[in-house]
Amino acid sequence: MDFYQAAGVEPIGNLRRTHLSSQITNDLVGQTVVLMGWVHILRDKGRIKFLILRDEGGTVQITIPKKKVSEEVFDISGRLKPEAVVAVEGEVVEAPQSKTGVEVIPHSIHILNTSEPLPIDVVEGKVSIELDTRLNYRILDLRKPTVNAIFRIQHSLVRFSREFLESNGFVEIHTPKIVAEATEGGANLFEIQYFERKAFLAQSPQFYKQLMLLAGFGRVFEIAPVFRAEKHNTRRHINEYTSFDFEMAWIGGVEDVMQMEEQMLSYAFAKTLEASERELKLLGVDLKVPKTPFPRIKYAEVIDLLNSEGKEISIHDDLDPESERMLGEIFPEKFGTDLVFITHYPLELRPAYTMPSLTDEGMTESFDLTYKGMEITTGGQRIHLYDLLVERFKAKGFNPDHFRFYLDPFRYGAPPHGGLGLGVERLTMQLLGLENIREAALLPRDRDRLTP
Ligand code: AMO
Repeated sequence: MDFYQAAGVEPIGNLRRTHLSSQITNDLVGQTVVLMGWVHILRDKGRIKFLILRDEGGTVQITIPKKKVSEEVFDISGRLKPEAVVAVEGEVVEAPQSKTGVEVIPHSIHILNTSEPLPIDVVEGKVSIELDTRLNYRILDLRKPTVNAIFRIQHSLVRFSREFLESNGFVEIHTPKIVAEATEGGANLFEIQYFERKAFLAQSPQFYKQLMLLAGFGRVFEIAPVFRAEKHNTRRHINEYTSFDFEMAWIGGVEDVMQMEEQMLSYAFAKTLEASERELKLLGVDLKVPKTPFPRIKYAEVIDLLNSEGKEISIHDDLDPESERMLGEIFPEKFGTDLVFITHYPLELRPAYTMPSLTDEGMTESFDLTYKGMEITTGGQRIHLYDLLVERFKAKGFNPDHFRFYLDPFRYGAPPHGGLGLGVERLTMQLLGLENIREAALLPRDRDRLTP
């Protein structure tokens, strides 16, 4: 049985795509090209039909005038449905009235697959659809050029951050996501059944990235999913996110880590500006490359600033969403930039592995990076001294015996080190000004969502 025929479609056969829609420019006038993509928009004006074909590069206009094409082509074009998958072979001609100045007149149109009527629109701006509905049909939602663009920009950010680290001697590592203990405290830990035992999904590669410095790698990074059992649905929390972590040995202090991050981000922003120019334009984002150094401000000063603006907050409190929103306004005014390091957090607000401060009593050699008011990174210098590390674990109420796999290697010569964890979705969200972190996650996982 010919199942292609049964489905009313054709196989690609020997046909190969020659160009992306974005490559159809004036230089190609008079040439024959083969395009493949989806039927984005159809306009039937009777004796002339227009097909906007969408592919990875964007869209291109295919014009089908009855007078200029074969009867077969005109007939097929009349049978096309939105989101059908097609191959079009045709000639590039000048078209002063079209946006790009060119269009394609088809010699042949091949239907490679059909589409049923769509549950949500994939053409921009027709009707606004609730985020929840969009996420239910995420695969179709992602076809929208503006939605697709978010992840192309995210790709650039990650790609160039990685490129920066690689050229600075960092080694990419892959650590287990099924783990025996919490790294960041037990509050948002997912427990799983691991054969006869209980295990957990990793909240962070924290212990393992540190241990790899003890193993002699010098500088490491990992870009991988981590899991947080956040009980509440908020606009900036998801239950699985992509953590961009790096860790570096032989640091003199936390300042070395912050410098590495600010250089990495300004490199990644500059390169993304070039590589994702089309997508940034499509989203109307005017990306500014941040100047280094980013401003630094101590947590105690931030608390004073907030209190002077009428917020009642103590140095022993975490910043709540309202505080972050306020800082989103205060920082650009005060510093003229929206990427600001907050440093020297109190011991009680930081995990057990964080190096206490020698200069600021009761504080730590740690930092957060805030972007437009929101925390996008946490980092710090780590404790490399075994006795102090054990003491801090005890002070946090942990039994060191449960953490032997992590603590024991510190008895055999651990280099001074520090590092950070950057939330890829948060970075993307803030850079693009998205309202909800789910917009920056391909297939978000939250309290209510486990599919698609
Ligand atoms: P922390 O727990 O602060 O630090 O997480 C680091 C960064 O991860 C992002 N993030 C999240 N993004 C989306 N949804 C969530 N539920 C969520 N939780 C955190 C934020 C945050 O700044 N081990 C340390 C890092 C380190 O010191 O190296 C850690 O995990 O952008």
